[in-house]
Amino acid sequence: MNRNNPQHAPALGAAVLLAVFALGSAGATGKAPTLPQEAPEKPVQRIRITAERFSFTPSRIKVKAGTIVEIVAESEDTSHGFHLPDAGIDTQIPARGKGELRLRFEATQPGTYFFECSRPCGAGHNTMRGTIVVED
Ligand SMILES: [Cu+2]
Repeated sequence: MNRNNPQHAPALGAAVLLAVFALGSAGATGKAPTLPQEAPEKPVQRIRITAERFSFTPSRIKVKAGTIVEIVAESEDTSHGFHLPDAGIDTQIPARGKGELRLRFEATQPGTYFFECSRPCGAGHNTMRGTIVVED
């Protein structure tokens, strides 16, 4: 179903889409699965997230459909996971002082998507989650 689109995969790390990754969304060509040059022109929304036992701040993130979402996440303590299943993302936010996580995905499909910490980080780990709301 999904394919990787090298144009969306800069050196930042994971780059996937919430729904259909390869073919752009509305406005792209009608059928041919070409990789349009338009990708870099899509607006980028940068979202900063702080992870700390046992929450993400903000934990509810709103983005616009049709944009590239760039997540920049830092931890205030230990390393945490960043798992966004609908985008096929499962990666780590480094421990405090060890840098930050940066990743991009394209938000194509309006909806509410949950993300969670995927790295056992303590007693409240299972409650460490948040949502990304993709608005039309
Ligand atoms: Cu955790």
